[in-house]
Amino acid sequence: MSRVSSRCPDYRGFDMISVDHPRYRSLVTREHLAKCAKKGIVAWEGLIAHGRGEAFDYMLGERTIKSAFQAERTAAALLLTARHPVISVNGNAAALAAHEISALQKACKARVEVNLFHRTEARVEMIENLLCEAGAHVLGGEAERLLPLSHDRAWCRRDGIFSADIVLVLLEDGDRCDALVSMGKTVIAIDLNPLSRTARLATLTIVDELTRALPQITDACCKISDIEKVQLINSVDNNYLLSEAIREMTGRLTKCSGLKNTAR
Ligand code: PTJ
Repeated sequence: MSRVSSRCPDYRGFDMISVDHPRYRSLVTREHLAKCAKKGIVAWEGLIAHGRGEAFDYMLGERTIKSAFQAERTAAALLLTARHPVISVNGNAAALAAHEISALQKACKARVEVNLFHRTEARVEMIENLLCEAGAHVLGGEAERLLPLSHDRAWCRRDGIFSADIVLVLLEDGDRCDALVSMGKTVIAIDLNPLSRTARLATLTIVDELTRALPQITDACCKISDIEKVQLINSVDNNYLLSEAIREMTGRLTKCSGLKNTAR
């Protein structure tokens, strides 16, 4: 399957990091997230979430595994056949992939809504602006406390997440995933951790890095045939996707444990 994209994120102002550093992409992404945290776009806790994601991505070999590629095509099939699909965006997702979210929105005609765990009106506004600058049409209007949750992720729009039949959640926390599934919604999660509550509770989990997964879903939206759509939707098996991801990780760890120098 595809290796990590050679295209580096277009985050400006990182002259301190030499482009020939073997971990250039990772370092630049971290710097970018730290800057976004200072501005308030990313929650401080989002930096911890990113570090956890990076650790799992290491174990995957920083590439899209075969089962994740299949999950990405299935996600495209689900989004294209949805009555009312919504892409739910938090601080990390907007900071990492505003343009990719905008491109996916165009390809699958989903609504884009900001929904935050560490919610303040100022953060919502900053993230909405960032998405708009990247070309996304972001759902506006009054948010209401509509989801069965005790924390601030309960705030959403009546014509957005609340009435969606399919919600694509990016770097989610398990509570809201649970709440959305209990409301009868199909939840597609992108989460590098196949052991997380989100990964286990979602209808379909894509165990892949966000900036690799989103363009692949968008690409599939443009290319997938009607026959393939039906086949993929009829064969959704989240347990299989999670066990394949765990199998890939354990296989890679076992392989690496036998090597003297694995820093390649
Ligand atoms: O912006 P807010 O206020 O809504 O807060 C967002 C965070 C991310 C802080 C919040 O949703 C949170 O605490 O998330 P968790 O519970 O830490 O879960 C994040 C999950 O995303 C973890 O399982 C990580 O492994 C995974 N993850 C982190 N970075 C990536 C990722 N998955 C895919 N791609 C990534 N780049």
